[in-house]
Amino acid sequence: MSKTIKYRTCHLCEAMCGLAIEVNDNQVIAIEGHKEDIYSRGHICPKGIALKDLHNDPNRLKQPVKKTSTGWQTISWEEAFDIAEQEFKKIRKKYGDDAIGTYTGNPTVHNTGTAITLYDTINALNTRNRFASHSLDSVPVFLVNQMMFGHAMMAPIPDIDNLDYMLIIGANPIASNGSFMSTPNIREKIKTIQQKGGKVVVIDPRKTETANKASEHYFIHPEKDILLLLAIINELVLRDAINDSKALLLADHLDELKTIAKPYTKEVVSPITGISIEHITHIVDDLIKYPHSVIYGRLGVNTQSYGTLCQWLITSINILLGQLDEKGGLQFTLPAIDYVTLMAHESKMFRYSSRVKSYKEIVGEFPTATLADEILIEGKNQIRGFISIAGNPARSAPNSQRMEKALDDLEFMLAIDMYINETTQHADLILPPAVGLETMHYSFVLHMIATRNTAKFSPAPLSISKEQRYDWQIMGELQRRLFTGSIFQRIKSNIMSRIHPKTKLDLALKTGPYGVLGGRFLRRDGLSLKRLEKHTGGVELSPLSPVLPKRLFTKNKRIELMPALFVKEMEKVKELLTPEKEEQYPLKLIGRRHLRSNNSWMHNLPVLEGGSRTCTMMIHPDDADSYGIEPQEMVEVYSDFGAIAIAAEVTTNIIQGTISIPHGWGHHGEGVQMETAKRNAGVNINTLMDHDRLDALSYNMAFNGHPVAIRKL
Ligand SMILES: Nc1nc2c(c(=O)[nH]1)N[C@H]1C(S)=C(S)[C@@H](COP(=O)(O)OP(=O)(O)OC[C@H]3O[C@@H](n4cnc5c(=O)[nH]c(N)nc54)[C@H](O)[C@@H]3O)O[C@H]1N2
Ligand SMILES: Nc1nc2c(c(=O)[nH]1)N[C@H]1C(S)=C(S)[C@@H](COP(=O)(O)OP(=O)(O)OC[C@H]3O[C@@H](n4cnc5c(=O)[nH]c(N)nc54)[C@H](O)[C@@H]3O)O[C@H]1N2
Ligand code: SF4
Ligand SMILES: [Mo]
Repeated sequence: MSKTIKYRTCHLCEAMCGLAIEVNDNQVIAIEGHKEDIYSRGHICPKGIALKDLHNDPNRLKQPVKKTSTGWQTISWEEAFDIAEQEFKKIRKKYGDDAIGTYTGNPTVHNTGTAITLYDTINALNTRNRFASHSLDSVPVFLVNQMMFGHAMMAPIPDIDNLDYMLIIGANPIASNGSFMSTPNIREKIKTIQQKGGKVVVIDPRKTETANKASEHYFIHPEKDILLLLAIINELVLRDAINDSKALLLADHLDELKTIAKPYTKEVVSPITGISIEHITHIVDDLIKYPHSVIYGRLGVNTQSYGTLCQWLITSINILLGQLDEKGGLQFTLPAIDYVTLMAHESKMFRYSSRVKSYKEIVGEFPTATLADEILIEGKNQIRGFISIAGNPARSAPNSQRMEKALDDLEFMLAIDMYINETTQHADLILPPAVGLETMHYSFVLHMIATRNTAKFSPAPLSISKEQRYDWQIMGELQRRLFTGSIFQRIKSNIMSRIHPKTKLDLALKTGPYGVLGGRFLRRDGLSLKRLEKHTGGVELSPLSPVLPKRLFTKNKRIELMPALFVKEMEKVKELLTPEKEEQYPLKLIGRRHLRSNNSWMHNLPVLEGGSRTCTMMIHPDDADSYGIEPQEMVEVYSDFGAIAIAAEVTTNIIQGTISIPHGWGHHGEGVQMETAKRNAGVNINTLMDHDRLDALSYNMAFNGHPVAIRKL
């Protein structure tokens, strides 16, 4: 084989950057940004370059391993599938279908073959005990979309290329590259907004990488955003600044929303949020003044006790400002594979409850925070067999000690993962997929939440060896062996599991809104996989454009501004107005993401080591003084659930009373076989987390603002 350049979209985060990969003899020589990519125009971040290290990682498994009394033993795929079949069937026979639990992690969204196959495989198991990383992240957004627009996946996206004022509450897109806003090179986009005379303003307890580039930053105390949002509504009402836009005319119960916000004046909320009355006034002035002003909030407001309420009010304010479904405001996408329409019948919630804590399912999943309960607490339908697919709940879920104890308590655990890490070390069997540049890519999930309607397909730049299998092949085999249901369903499931994801993609593209067999384009220039493959940098489809009321999925084709469920929960918000007395755990803990890191799993790649990626505890100098803590000194951070020892980073970049520690660290475990990660193991913040600390509406984990205490070591 000779040296060639291959093009592939990077799948690591939501930005969908185009990569140009120099390949020689199935080896990566170099990775650069693809200059002709219509989306990223050559932009790339260090993680994209690290795909080379991922490919070459000596710790990456390529063949199945089973746990034996003398350690991990490599076995054939056939033997591995036989073991899995036998063990799971045994468990099912003994305890029933629900005794098999599943957890699907974040990369299942990013790996195309996995994303296409995943739900067929899980459905084949016929278990209600399904868990996913969504409940550590996004379920408040799903719930709000469902309640307001009638569909969990109908997510309005900031029209970042056309807006002129962006209020970012609880997101750090310069480090994360954005979320529910798939777009490359946010740093450049922020600069462009500013150069055009617009503003980007950040509300965050920490002065983040994004805050540093923003026009203004205001510190806020964790979990007090809901008050700020209510005060903004109140101000808009007082100033008669509610915009009679098309979206507002489609919305019900505006008067009730105005009334509910009434007690929360800027004077009342200012001392509690930590943002002065003048600053709140100034923010509202700008929201009204700029013609295309948008509020955007992600993990900071999602993974907290008021996650759903915050997302509800953020969406509502965007509607009040006249920005929903408008150019330069918040828009809905119409991607080439219209997942929203395809999945309309799946967008359901609250149909049944979890066994131990009676948490209701959301889009077919229970909250990951209760996964350990379902394994550890005895009773009918207790989870006894478990499949973890592309997830690391031992680091990503709260109360890690209990999570790991639960994984050890299982009768049989299977992991589909390429690493022996904090989670998979507890498995009896690991089935490792081909990953990274060995896989093809079309992100039908991210195109759905992108800031432009585009489409990109990339074949796999690298081939795999005879011993390797793709995720979709592994899942397909499990699906066939473990299917339970009627004979008709079995035949259908069997056939489906054998169809190559590429064929499924092609069909979805052809029958989608821009496809050769459907939609509004002339058939002869419609989309197909073959056509897409010719355009290595992707194709532009259509600008984001108004879709309401056509794409509303509510029964009455209207937007609900006051879902009853949310209104009830507002009672709890009143409690925020009385001062807190938290003497035992006086500090609030928040998280942090680094550009050179990706949740818990990219710490084994040497090229990403170092830089600003530090697993330290950020603390304000006044707080450090009060404990007598010097910069870099080791401190213990503790809660009722655990304790960690970590170096203090004393900085004015964090609000007083709050500390920040990144998640996804703590790779020191004896069983972990990731040499580079172990060398710089860091500590695991989720050791400290109370697994019952949830957003009461969506049951999303409330990581942010968790009460903790510290002591000098
Ligand atoms: N304290 C705290 N905790 C958090 C968060 C936080 O902000 N603070 N963030 C939360 C969020 S937003 C998320 S999304 C979750 C993430 O939670 P998880 O998804 O549980 O964890 P990841 O760290 O993403 O681990 C991904 C796993 O998938 C494997 N993997 C990677 N690529 C592939 C692939 O292509 N195929 C397969 N089969 N496996 C693959 C990796 O080796 C790794 O084991 O963490 C959550 N946890
Ligand atoms: N480099 C990198 N990129 C990633 C990831 C990664 O781990 N590394 N993870 C990916 C994943 S899975 C996700 S979900 C996205 C997340 O994308 P983002 O949501 O942009 O990521 P975070 O950095 O967690 O941003 C949350 C911000 O909220 C702030 N915050 C914490 N508590 C509060 C609060 O109570 N109120 C307010 N207003 N702010 C608060 C934090 O200080 C932080 O700056 O990033 C994705 N991209
Ligand atoms: S920003 Fe995201 S998509 Fe772009 S190169 Fe980095 S990890 Fe990949
Ligand atoms: Mo996430």
